[in-house]
Amino acid sequence: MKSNKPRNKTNKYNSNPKGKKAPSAAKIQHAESRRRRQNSAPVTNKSASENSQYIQWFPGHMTKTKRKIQADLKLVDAVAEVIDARVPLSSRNPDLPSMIGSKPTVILMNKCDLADPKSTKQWTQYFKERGIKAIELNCKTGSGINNFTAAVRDVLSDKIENWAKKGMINRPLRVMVVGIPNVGKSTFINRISKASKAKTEDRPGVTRGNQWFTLSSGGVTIDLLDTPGVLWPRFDDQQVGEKLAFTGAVKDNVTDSQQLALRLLEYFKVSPMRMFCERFGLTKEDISEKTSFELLEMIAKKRGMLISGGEADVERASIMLLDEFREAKLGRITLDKIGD
Ligand SMILES: Nc1nc2c(ncn2[C@@H]2O[C@H](COP(=O)(O)OP(=O)(O)OP(=O)(O)O)[C@@H](O)[C@H]2O)c(=O)[nH]1
Ligand SMILES: [Mg+2]
Repeated sequence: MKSNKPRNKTNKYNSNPKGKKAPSAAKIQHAESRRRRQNSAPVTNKSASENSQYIQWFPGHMTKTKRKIQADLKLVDAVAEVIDARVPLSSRNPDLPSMIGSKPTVILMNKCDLADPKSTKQWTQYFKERGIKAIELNCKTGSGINNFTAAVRDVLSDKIENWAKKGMINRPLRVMVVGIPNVGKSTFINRISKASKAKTEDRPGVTRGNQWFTLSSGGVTIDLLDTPGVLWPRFDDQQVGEKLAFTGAVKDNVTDSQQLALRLLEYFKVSPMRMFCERFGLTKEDISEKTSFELLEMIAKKRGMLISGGEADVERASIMLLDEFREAKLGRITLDKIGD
């Protein structure tokens, strides 16, 4: 089933505000079942480093996908590597260069609508300085999509010239679309081909096999090969794993949502964003003086998320916090900083 909708379009956790519609039974059930899937670690007031968890997600189908990508590489002229603008480095698979060799590559920095616009410009410049063709995209609206064909023609200019010499004019350009899970590969294909043929959903691991799509753009025919998202066997830097869990590239049920939310709060403690503070009625003093766990409790209480005895339902608040981060309701945040 196709679903392009962001998770929790309405705020199902905003249980208390006066006059607001109560969440439906189906939504509550969905939230409950998602909660049950989490590994239920005990709630404690741990220090920052104690909240970190070992994250790894490399199921068997990713090994198969890697092989399939390598096998199909001979069928394409170029590669479009889709990355997440909120994590432009962490969302680049370090195994990709060895998988695709010297195939001309264009980077599609997607989900720019969720990232900090200033950081996105800096990242575009970063890639440019390294001789890497990168374009900014928002596949929700289609912004930036018109630059794709020119970018592909640019990285293939030598090839196109050679084809022309051999009389091959208007030869279709074949491009393999690759990237980590849930970055919007299939959404990009649907958007550029003005069709909804590729299955998309707001969870990682939706596309399961390589599939071709053909489109015409500015008199150029492009064959796009959609591929399943691939991660790598081990995150050497666990912060990378965490960032990919925050953005939804790692399956939720392999992480502990409370620990993840506490780690996310640590980012906000370092850079307290105005939108985040306002959303939960937190002051700068709260952010600097409280522990992440205390902040999570405050957030839960502000949203009326309580368990019996009036205690904060931190587990529920954790899931809500992660969802709201993913929808940029806490601000447009880029987690990878140049120079980190
Ligand atoms: N906000 C925002 N959401 C996007 C954008 N592009 C895609 N999405 C959403 O991201 C989610 C994942 O999109 P998919 O196209 O299924 O991602 P994928 O990379 O094909 O994922 P896998 O097939 O699982 O590897 C969907 O909910 C999309 O609607 C974008 O530019 N901005
Ligand atoms: Mg897909």
